[in-house]
Amino acid sequence: MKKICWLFPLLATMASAQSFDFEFHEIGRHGKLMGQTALVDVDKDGDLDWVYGLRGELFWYENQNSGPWVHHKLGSGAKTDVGGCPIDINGDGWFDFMVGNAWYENTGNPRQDEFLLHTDIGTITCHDNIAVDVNGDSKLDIVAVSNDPGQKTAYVV
Ligand SMILES: [Ca+2]
Ligand SMILES: [Ca+2]
Ligand SMILES: [Ca+2]
Ligand SMILES: [Ca+2]
Repeated sequence: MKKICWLFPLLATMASAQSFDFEFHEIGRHGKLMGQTALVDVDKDGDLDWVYGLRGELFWYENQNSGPWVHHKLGSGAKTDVGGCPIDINGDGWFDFMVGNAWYENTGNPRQDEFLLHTDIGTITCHDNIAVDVNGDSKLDIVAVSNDPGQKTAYVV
């Protein structure tokens, strides 16, 4: 089992530029081949939670700040284990999660309910996604990059 952890560099040490000291904090343990990672506020309580994928299944760890991180199933069924990207696709104020060429819809009750999977959404077959406002309309777009021959970098709004 691999550990999921975060490291917190001590700013005072960084200022000296001599060496870096890190504090180790374990988030949880999981199997091999983790991907689709993101820090995002899944449950909209003001702190960052940890999302990861594992062979077609998605999970998230709920940040409890002073307590242990709580493990939740986010969803399953997308035929990819790459291209993880948090974005509020339907504009309801809750972060959804893009994976490859599908997306999981946050129901607004993520601690109890798995996200709803949407497939066949018209994007390219992609390996990586990133959310950024390409066309300057103040709404995030998805930039998708494929490693399949003949596919081009594209973005969807
Ligand atoms: Ca949170
Ligand atoms: Ca929290
Ligand atoms: Ca949403
Ligand atoms: Ca945009």
